[in-house]
Amino acid sequence: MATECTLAIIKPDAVGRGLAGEILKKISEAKFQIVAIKSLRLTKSEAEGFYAVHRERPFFKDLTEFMSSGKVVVIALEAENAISRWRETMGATDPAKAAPGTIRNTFGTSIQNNCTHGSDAPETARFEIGYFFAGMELI
Ligand code: 3AN
Repeated sequence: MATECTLAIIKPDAVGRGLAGEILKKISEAKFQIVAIKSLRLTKSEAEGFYAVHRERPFFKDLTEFMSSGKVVVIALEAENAISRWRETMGATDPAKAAPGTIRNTFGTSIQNNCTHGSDAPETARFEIGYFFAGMELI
């Protein structure tokens, strides 16, 4: 099994509801190493750049407005199979369809307001980690 890095984001809905600590606890319980972490507020254009792959989707405008509506916590996570394991820990995109005990099922309130983000493939993880962290922050 390969050690991998993935990008997690605690989204504005979760930060705004005071859930960042609860979600960090789940990250720790699931045995991910936090390689780098920061709290910031994205501008609309920074959110558009991050989600550029979704720019043709009907939900793009609402999604980028939501992601720039308040502070987020961005985290580079390391673990064996971090990408798929973090997606399992989050649960499915729609909180109503996410497995019981997952972060999105426990805390998410809608498909958009689903509390967390996770990279979906190694190339995406490289792009997304590089979007937020400089090489020196990842040592
Ligand atoms: P995931 O985050 O589970 O990989 P993606 O990459 O398909 O899901 O979508 C990125 C984000 O866009 C989701 N986390 C969610 O916030 C939002 N989103 C996805 N599908 C919809 C939808 N049908 N309506 C509104 N927002 C959506």
